[in-house]
Amino acid sequence: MAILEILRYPDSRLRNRAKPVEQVDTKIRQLVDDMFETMYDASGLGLAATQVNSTKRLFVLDISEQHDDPLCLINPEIISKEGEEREDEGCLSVPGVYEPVKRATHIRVRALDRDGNPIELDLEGLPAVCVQHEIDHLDGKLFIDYLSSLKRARIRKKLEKEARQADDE
Ligand code: GNR
Ligand code: NI
Repeated sequence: MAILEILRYPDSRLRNRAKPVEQVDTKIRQLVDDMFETMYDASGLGLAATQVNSTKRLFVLDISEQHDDPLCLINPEIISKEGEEREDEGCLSVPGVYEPVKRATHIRVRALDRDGNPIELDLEGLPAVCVQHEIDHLDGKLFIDYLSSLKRARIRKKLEKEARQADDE
């Protein structure tokens, strides 16, 4: 197991589009396990492969307080969505920023699990929000893309400044 580096906005690699996983093999499961370790270490609710500079189309998620409800979705697809709600979101790749984003309230997702078996899930509430956030990552999209360009420019400046200060240390 290993803790992977999480890319931060405005890193252009966060704009990479993930490629479908052709076979769920040992190497993929190794990546999934490292991503779980990285997500728990960073206290995130989810982590997409794009965020750790992989172009595999997969993400991990665990919204439980006890970190005992891991979910890994490979080649996820939203097959239906319903409703609309605006809720605050945050992102490990955009640290310290919390802004409301409009998302579907109910979704049905189709994917492969960690063993490569097909699954379908009906989700609502926070899990539904997180799955939409993670699938966006796999398409090179960030939650701040839904904000005004002025807000996004301010966030970019703030994170660039923080990165420079971290470099100076
Ligand atoms: O840790 C996270 N919290 C969160 C809160 C509201 C909506 C989405 C998320 S996902 C985020 C972790 C992350 O960056 N996943 O890509
Ligand atoms: Ni994120």
